[in-house]
Amino acid sequence: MRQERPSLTKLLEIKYPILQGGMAWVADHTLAAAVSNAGGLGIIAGGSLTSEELLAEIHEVRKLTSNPFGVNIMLLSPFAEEQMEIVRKEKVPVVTTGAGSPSRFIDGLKSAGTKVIPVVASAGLAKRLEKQGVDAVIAEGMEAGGHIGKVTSMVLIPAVASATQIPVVAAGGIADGRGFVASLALGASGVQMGTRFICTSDCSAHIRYKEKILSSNELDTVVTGNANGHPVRAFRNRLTRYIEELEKRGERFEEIEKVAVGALKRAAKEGDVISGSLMAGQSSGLIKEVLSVSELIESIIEEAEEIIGHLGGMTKW
Ligand code: TUI
Repeated sequence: MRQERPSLTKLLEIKYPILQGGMAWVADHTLAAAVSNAGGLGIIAGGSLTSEELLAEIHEVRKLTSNPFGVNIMLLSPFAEEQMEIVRKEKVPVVTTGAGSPSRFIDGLKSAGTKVIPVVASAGLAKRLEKQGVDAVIAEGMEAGGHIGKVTSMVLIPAVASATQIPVVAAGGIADGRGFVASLALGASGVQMGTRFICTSDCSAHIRYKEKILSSNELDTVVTGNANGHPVRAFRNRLTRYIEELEKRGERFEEIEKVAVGALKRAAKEGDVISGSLMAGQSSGLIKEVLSVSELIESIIEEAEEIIGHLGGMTKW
């Protein structure tokens, strides 16, 4: 049975239930404003910023859009605590979190009127966070890029939907209208996409990063870090091969971490596709062109409406 949940678009005061992932070194105020202006929810990535830089990004996004926007706080960041204070003071409309449980921050954010939407990688965490008062959850499958969990979107999304009554945002592996409709079928109220938004003309990521996504297929990403409990999905290159070698030798997490530090910035900003960390999801294999953010969002909605119309006539088995 389908449960009735609060509407995601009403909750977030947006036109379309499409969120843009808070990708470190990629999701700046320009991309976030473009997504919010196109009717989705743009999100500034806190993960690559100091607290002062985050404050400046919040001020900049407000100059470019009067629509709601969000900030993603990476809970492993040394600045997570300070950044939570900033988003509270600034009354940022939505906060998403990643890479852990935001339990200790929920009450403070809610009392500032901020909507709290954590990324979860299990139904158990989703249920606990619902009890603690979060407004929605993002169920991110392991097809996603960057720091990931262990469960695929196909299983995680319905598992989280069954375990909760708040809106579920599907993420991981979604790049077009087909993934959007599939997510709704699995019980989600909307989607979050990361990799797809990198290949937009509004995204400041280096052109070689975008070209890598455009020329890749669904087999070109690999997951490193499984052994140390911090799995990360990125394009296979010299860096991931070196990390795999260190892992095979049983090198300590701290040693491997040293190799990875700075690698994401090198990829996103300098276009170092050889030894940079080109974090990207498996959906890279589905992305064939750079579009503007508004063209992308409109095309996903149009394709979704077409598919839903078509599916309506498919029940004559
Ligand atoms: O956070 C992400 N993706 C990211 S963060 C990032 S920055 C980075 N830089 C260098 C190395 C590593 C990361 C790049 N990509 N996605 C959200 C996400 N959260 N995916 C999975 C989770 C998650 C996992 C476990 C959320 C909660 C969780 O809970 C464990 C617990 O505490 O119960």
